[in-house]
Amino acid sequence: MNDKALNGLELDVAVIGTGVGGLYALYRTRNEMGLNVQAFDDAGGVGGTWYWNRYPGCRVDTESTVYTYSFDLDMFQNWEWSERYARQPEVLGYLNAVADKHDLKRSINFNTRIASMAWDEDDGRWTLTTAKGDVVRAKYVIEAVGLLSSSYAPEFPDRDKFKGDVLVASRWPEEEPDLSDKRVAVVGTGSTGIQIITALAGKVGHLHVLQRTAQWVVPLGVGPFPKETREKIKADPRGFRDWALSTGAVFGFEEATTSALDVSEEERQRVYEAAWEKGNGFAFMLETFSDIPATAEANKTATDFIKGKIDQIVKDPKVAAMLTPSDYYARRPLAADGYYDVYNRDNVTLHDVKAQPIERFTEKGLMIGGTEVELDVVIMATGFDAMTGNYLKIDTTGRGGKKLRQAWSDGPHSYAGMSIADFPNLLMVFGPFSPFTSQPLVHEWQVDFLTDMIARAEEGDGIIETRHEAQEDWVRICQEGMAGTLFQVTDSWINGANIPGKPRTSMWYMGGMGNYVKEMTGIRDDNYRGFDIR
Ligand code: N01
Repeated sequence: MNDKALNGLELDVAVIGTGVGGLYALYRTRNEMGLNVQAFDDAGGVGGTWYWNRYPGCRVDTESTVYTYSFDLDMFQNWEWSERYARQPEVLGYLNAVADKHDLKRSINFNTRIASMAWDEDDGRWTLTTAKGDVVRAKYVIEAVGLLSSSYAPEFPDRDKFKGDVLVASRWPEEEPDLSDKRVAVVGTGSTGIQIITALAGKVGHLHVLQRTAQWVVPLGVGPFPKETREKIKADPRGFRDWALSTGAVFGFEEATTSALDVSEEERQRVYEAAWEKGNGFAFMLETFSDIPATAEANKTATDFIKGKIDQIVKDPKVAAMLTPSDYYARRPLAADGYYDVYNRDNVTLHDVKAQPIERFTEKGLMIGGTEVELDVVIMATGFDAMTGNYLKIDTTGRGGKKLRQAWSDGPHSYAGMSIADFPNLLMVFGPFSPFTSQPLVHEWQVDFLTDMIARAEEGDGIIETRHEAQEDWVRICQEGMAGTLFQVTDSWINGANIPGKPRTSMWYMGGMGNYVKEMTGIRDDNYRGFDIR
């Protein structure tokens, strides 16, 4: 659809974002419910985070099995993932195949950023304005803007002096840059950084890793897609999907129920060693023992084990010490095969940029702790303004002129991660206070829930409101749940600590997906308790 046709459009539903959640929201509202729907994306194609993140080594670290929609049972059963953890081109190919099969792209305006939207009290419609100034009206808005999509890259002084290139991992160029034989620095050692570091170490001239905080990293266990899982899904796709949604974190395994402190030292080592051998970052934290993210004592048993591995693998004890974190294993767990081995290579240098900060760019590279490091390319793997960033980028005005920025000034507020009081008919896919889980199947579940609400509203005046008391109860439950975990006291994007000036707060429902499904089913069966649908 071209821009001319866009201006003045009247819609039933506007979908913002065409990643995993947005594509399914478009399918469900347009193809199944027969509503008049248009989706918008500032990217040039579908895929959301998988469109933008094309950096070297990018792949899922959730098993591909649960990185799949289930609404198209035929594709769920028969999609042949080549690897246990699909690489970015394969995930993007899959999302394009879904969009093409269901003819979704004809209802998407690409390269179109929604800059603002405002609720019109008089006729119960949202007015959306694009960055180019086109105006669209819609009865309902579904925001599927992504929890890890608002890219964050700090500016180091004197950028204009640097003669080399600065690349942001989450805005990687479509044409692959040639990095062979180059002197490359990677800033950041989160999930993105460790994937880039392991992918590039053997390919570039020299790799400088600029690490501010060391992180606990376990092997991922890259390999072919497991045959037995494929057979299980083929035999009973619905059963597999329902089972995955009944688990806590929806990673395709059952979380452990045994405390790390309730077994002998010998048994603990056996369990950790087996998990290390098998690979899978989330399983190392969640499938081994039940209380690693919950108590300092249990956490220490895991970090002692990983520390032992770092000391075994990394030959230079000074480098091993630099790679050993001093905080809990309670950030988003990291996994990459061969991560620590990288630091035995002659062409890799680890810098501690907490002790020796990055001061500024120079013509030839970066000034780090008073020493100039000569570079051809600097890669920023510095993360995202997670969870709230993309919502707050849209200037959103709700009932009575209330701004979303004002409503969320002390941190986000939402009901069930899907709606916000004073912002009628504005529904979120995986908004703040959603369950702490893997994504695609949970996005689908939420889209089904919120589109069922739209169907109910369509039987009446077409209004969905969220009650303040229900929202604040939900926020309180989430905050209490988070307060009981080590995630809350360990700085990371999970609690907002990674962005200077962002309120540090809980943003998650920590009760697990199985309980979330039960809770939300109860809410729906109780006439959508907490919502006012009329
Ligand atoms: O971001 P991060 P990410 N100077 O925030 C450092 C998902 N994801 O993009 O720790 C120097 O984890 C910062 O240092 P510190 C996944 O959910 C998934 O890596 O704040 N360094 C940190 O090392 C993941 O958790 C996959 O001290 C600076 C790094 O930058 C989430 O996205 C792949 C700095 C940021 O780490 C975010 O991961 C990739 C500064 N001024 C991402 N500012 C999969 O595998 C920040 N840093 C599916």
